[in-house]
Amino acid sequence: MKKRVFEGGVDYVQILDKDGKVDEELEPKIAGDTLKKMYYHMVLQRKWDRKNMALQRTGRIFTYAPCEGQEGVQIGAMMATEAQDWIFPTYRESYLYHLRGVPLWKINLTWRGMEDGLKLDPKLRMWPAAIPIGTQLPYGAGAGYTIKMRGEKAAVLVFGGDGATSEGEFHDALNFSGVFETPCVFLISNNGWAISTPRKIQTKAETIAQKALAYGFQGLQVDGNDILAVYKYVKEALERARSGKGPFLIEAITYRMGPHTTADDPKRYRSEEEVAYWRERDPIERFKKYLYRKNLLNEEEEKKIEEETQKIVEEEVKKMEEFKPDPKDIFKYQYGGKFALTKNLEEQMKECFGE
Ligand SMILES: Cc1ncc(C[n+]2csc(CCOP(=O)(O)OP(=O)(O)O)c2C)c(N)n1
Ligand SMILES: [Mg+2]
Repeated sequence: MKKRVFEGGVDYVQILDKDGKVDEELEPKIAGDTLKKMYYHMVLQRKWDRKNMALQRTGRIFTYAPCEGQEGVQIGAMMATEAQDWIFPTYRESYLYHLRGVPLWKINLTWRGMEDGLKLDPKLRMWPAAIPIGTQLPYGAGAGYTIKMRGEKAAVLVFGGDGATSEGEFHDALNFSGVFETPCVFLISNNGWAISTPRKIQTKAETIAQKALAYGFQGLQVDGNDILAVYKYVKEALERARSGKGPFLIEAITYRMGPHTTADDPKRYRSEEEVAYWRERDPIERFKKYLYRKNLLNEEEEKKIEEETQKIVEEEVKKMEEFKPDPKDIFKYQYGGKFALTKNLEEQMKECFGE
């Protein structure tokens, strides 16, 4: 006897194509104000991101992980969440704290090497951006399990990169979430690269989304540079999760236009043609065309947003530079908990600052 015991498949969705043309059958109904807010944040994020690159080059912040090119997936996903949902970002999603009210100057303190940037109000329900690859995935799964045990009506949005899917943590988190039906949405931003390691040697699987099937739940691939698709399907997945239907995996196909971090030179491993291909698929440009067509944006408003966001960025940099941290922080945060100040560190601190 022979019979098929498992059938599975993965869909790919694009609603807004690279020229800003919309698939009307799939187009989500989103209020004009929300659409405008998406655009505003993408523009501000890009300006802030480019400014941060310049700040690093001139020694005013330390290492920075740029997000240019990934604004569609980041803003789209974050705007699809509700205040009660928990968010687990990575270093590349640092702008997203601003969507829950953290000022840009404060986010930048972290990039400036200051502990104060990490002092986040727990009410925000946002975890500090994970730097060790993949660690946020099981934390997110655990948070989902807690929500479930407490009977709360909330979901968890966990970010990750294509490279993170090679870590054991990815598989631990998915298996745990599948078995315990946690209310988690795993959003993998597949930007084709994990520093200089291309996606094709990360996994032999055709898609990352299909990995969810092995853990007993569904995966979907979306065009990550299409904010409408990201917003629509992340929102649906979060709603499913909140209503007790378990986890979901979304693989968003995107691209980072800049280097991995300011410590990287991408010219050494990727071609100019590849970058040009993605430049044509910019998430902001296509969305702008969509807004023009819907009469939600015109030249005058576009210019106003450009000027306003530029001004905000300049002001926030000023505030960041005016902030004076406690120099003792260098010692205080070397270790955590009861080990925070070891005997040696305490002695060194006294030597520097006196009693
Ligand atoms: C556990 C661990 N291993 C290695 C690194 C070094 N590292 C930093 S970023 C990165 C690549 C991650 O790629 P991906 O998950 O695709 O995210 P992306 O940077 O493309 O957003 C690596 C290997 C790290 N930070 N943590
Ligand atoms: Mg990557």
